[in-house]
Amino acid sequence: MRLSRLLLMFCAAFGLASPVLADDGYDLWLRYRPLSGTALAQAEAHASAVVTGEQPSATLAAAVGELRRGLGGLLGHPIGSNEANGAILIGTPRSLPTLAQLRLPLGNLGSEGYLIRSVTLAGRPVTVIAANDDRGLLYGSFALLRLFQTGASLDRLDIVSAPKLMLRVLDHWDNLDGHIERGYAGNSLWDWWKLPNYKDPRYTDYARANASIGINGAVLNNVNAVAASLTPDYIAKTKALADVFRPWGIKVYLSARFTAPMEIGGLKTADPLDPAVAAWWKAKADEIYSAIPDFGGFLVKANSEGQPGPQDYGRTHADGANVLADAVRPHGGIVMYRAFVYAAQDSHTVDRTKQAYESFKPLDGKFAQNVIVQVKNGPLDFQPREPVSPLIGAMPKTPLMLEVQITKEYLGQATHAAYLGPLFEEILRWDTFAKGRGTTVAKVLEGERISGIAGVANIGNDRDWSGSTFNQADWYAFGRLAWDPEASSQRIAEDWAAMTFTPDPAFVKPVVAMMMASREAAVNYMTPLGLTHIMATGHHYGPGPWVKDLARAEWNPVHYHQADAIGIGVDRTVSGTDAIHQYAPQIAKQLANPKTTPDNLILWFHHIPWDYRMKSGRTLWDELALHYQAGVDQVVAMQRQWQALKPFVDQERYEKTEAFLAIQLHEAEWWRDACLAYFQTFAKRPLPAGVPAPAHPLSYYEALQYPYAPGH
Ligand code: BDP
Repeated sequence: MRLSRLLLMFCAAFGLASPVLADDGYDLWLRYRPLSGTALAQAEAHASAVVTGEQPSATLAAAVGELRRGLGGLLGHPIGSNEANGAILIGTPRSLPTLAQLRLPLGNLGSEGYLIRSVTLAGRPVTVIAANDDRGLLYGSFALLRLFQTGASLDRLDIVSAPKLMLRVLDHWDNLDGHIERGYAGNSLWDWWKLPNYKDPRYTDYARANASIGINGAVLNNVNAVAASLTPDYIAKTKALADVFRPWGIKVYLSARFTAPMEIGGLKTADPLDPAVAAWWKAKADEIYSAIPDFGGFLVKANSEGQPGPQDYGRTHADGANVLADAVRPHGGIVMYRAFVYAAQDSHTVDRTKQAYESFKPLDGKFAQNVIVQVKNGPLDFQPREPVSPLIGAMPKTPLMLEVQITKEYLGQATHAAYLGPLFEEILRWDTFAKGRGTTVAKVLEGERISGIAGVANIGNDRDWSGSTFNQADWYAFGRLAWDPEASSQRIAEDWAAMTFTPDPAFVKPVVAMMMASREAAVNYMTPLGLTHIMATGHHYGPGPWVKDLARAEWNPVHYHQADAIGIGVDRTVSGTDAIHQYAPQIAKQLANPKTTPDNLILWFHHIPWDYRMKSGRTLWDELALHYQAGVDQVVAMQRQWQALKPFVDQERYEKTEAFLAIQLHEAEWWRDACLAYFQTFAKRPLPAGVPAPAHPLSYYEALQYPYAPGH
């Protein structure tokens, strides 16, 4: 028996905390480990008791339970429930009449916002969490706990916060057999087989974690959907999950397969304009809502990558969305209809990055009131860096919802540290000029009639949920930015690091610096300067810029870099595909000229000669090679930064991250060497000083095969 196992048994027998498995990551940012020193003294003074009204709702009970659990952990003892100096009072003016006398300004908080304020009640200093609805109290409780966890000052609190987006949703690409498409953290959390009779306690922890960051919706199944999800058996299973999630403010949604009326309904067609099809969807919606009265609605991927859809019947995407929307509308449901579409056959004339815009823009105004069109952040497909999709801001009569990928299909999957907060922030702050300067993506989203953001979840049944400790930060940042799309990803990382490890500034500052640089490192060693879609085929693990034999031109990496003897990159100006004119004139003008195009997107929009002088004064070839090298150097720097943080981190999470950084370095070198070996066959120029020759000949990299890479 290993020593660690013996020690564990010893600790368990004597009721001691384990020194060995100090932290396996299960508790995420909700660790609530005991505070010490001044942080503890401050917390003691502000958490003598948690007081609420009689007969709390399930949601308020969840909020109070979480406060007790969190404060009990942080203070190291149970929390009282009587009004006293330093108590926390939580309620709506209705449920806790003492609050009514304070005349708190709750008017603009809606049903999810909250107010946290230090006040004096009957001569006692107390902290109040108030809201119009218990969901606001839930979010306020987590917000107050965050202040305790991060060691913020608890005096003179006066915080008012309400979400800027209505739908803050995780999309789970989970199949009914437990496999997750593009999942790198184990299998699905949903044990469909044992549901509805067995409800894994983990479902509650999932809901707690989401509630703590304001996520209020979960699409349970893959967008590449099967019709079985809509059968009575699976509706019962979905209901079981909905019941667990409800107290935590989370609605469930399902991805709907467009041909379900045929596959499980016995109809001869799924034509959205056929009355029998419409009646089938209505009856199906009624059946779902009778089991789940607050069912959120449907997510739809139609006529995209082989999925069936309205175009199979000569109908439009609006027809397809509206038949589902009509079915859920009487129940208050919505349809999230994805704009991730490109031609079913290879299109030699239309750049794939232009197709979503061309398909959807003409349909503006044709969608039912309860449809929201869900647009991927970039015009291509969740690449390490893309410009923003030109569709965002271009459909003034249709609510648009942003879709980002939290799971790192294209950013190093489970093992690479590449904090996505800056990627999300870069998108949200992009100026669309839709209503003049300053119409950022965040502003476009916030201005919609139905507003929302969806993130493709990175959650599986791995003990640490996200496959790595640092991938947890991406889930966290997504939730916080969904609540406030104008928040700073750096500030969010600071909170996450303080809660996930320790609030000690000697730890938080350097670890956040490491996180903030990490996504750019991945861009550098994978797809610098606006390169894109040059990963290996299928599993998307590792480089494959040489791939050119796939059935459709637009699936091939060579199509996306177009390297030749002259240069590299895709001309998307008027002399090329003219994709730039899908953007507002101010943006199109800037992108028309390589001199005014940002370096980090230059090869996305232009075919640039190898000897072109970049803004740095270096040639493009040298600049490209040095970016690949910089990416590798940044990973080496992250390794050093992490080593210096060892004293602050428990052994288990330290070692896991250390091992993952070693994998990341190895793979960064692989990306650099494989890409430069390949591009050099066109550039025919020597590598600049500081960039080593590739470790192997190009043929070695081309021959690598990974048939069992996960997530495929
Ligand atoms: C691509 C993924 C694929 C998804 C597709 C989508 O590789 O697995 O089905 O996006 O978003 O990035 O539908």
